Amino acid sequence: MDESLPLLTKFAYLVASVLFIVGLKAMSHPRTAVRGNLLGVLGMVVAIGAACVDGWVYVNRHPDGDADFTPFYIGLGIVVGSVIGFVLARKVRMTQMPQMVALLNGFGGLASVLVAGGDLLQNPSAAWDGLIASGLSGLVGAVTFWGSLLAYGKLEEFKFLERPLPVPKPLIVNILLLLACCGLIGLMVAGHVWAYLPLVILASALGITLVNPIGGADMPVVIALLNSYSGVAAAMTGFVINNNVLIISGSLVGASGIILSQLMCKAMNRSLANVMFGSSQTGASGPAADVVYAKVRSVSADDVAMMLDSAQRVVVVPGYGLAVAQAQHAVRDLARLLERRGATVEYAIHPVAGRMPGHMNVLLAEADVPYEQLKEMDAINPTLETVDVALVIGANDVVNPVARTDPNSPIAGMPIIDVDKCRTVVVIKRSLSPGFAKIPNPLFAADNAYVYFADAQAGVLAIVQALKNV
Ligand code: TAP
Repeated sequence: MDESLPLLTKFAYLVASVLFIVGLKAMSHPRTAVRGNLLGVLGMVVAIGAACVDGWVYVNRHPDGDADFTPFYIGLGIVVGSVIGFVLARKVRMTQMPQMVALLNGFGGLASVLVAGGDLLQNPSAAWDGLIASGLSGLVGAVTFWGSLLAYGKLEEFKFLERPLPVPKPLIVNILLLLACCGLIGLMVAGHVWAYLPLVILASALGITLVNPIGGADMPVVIALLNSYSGVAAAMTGFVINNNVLIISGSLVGASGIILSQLMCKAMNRSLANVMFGSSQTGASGPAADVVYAKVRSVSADDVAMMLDSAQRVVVVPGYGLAVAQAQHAVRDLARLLERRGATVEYAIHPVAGRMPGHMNVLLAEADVPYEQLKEMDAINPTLETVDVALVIGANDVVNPVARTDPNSPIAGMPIIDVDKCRTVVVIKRSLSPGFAKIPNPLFAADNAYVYFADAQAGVLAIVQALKNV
């Protein structure tokens, strides 16, 4: 776009950038997250409005050029995008959020590829720095698009993606593809803009080979990393079309995505390199489930109510199953009942419980559980020995002691909530099926553990009823 934007447009881009930054900051705490989200939406509205004015001014200043500003198509794009976004946001269940984020990342990457490609068609003889930015947009955008599509398919558990595609020596293939992409960007800078097309094709292959070997519990990290890539691609596209707000917002997404990836790696005791290049196999090691579960003791709602009746300190460990069953309101009711009977109730939150970062916080906030009762894993673990009853509701991997004991397990080294140290553990789940990592959990057969086989919501409601009758 034109260098000399009207002052109003420049100011609007500045306002949008500030709104993004303040919104992002607000999103870092559950209490302010909704406000942060709304500020981000407002920033986006301001940025789109400014971009429209920007386009209109540009075309008016270049009436003889071949640039075309068609408000109709922009309006159509906004309407179609808004409708799809609205429908998806209403339809997609919270447990499908990672898939949705994967798709959003992917489309962000695709948009970068298309915008940079479109700009190349309009300005084939752009300066060298513009050509590098276009090349990087194409490279990172295509990696993001195809990597995200593959991540989506894996999270949706498509049958044909159950096993990684057979790629011999994947690390070497990745390095060769990356070198070839860099070579093609070099060709573009030398004036051969046609190299953009093979660049996008090779980068697409790279996106697939990068994500191909990754699976199981490592997928959330990959999604956060792809989120970061989509930000980098957007920032590059900002340089291509000389749009500051795109550069700033892309950089914010790029930086926050990489920080989130690092935090999640820390929560799983893995390095980013290990997640990306050390292939993770689910359910690969350890004794068979029937051996592990030989001594499981099953209990009823009445039994659990009896245990809770005398408990002074109760800790709830929520997991993915609680989200599936939408049991958050029932759990809150149980907690209030226990509190009225004199017990203290806390919630032990594992950083990767559920299927997305902050999943459990969002669920419990929806049921008005006070934030003060939500305890992070590192804060609550040292105190678990004084807990009378731990209620593990729909959680599995995040309480699996195998992470501490079996170095070959897919969750080896992942810090867990040490509920096995509590006086009594009650696990509420429907069966002895494994969790996300597809490995048996010896906690369920521990001497201090009982399993209440039930759907999380129905089970907790039954316990509430039984407790009222005690
Ligand atoms: P999981 O290990 O996945 O275990 C969930 C358990 O919930 C299952 O064993 C299942 O057993 C039970 N369940 C399912 N539906 C239920 C229902 N309606 N009522 C009661 N129980 C139900 O969950 P987790 O402990 O939260 O661990 C999360 C895992 O997901 C980790 O391995 C993590 O790495 C991975 N992951 C995390 C994220 C993020 S960022 N949070 C994203 C993707 C993956 P039944 O079928 O027997 O009921």
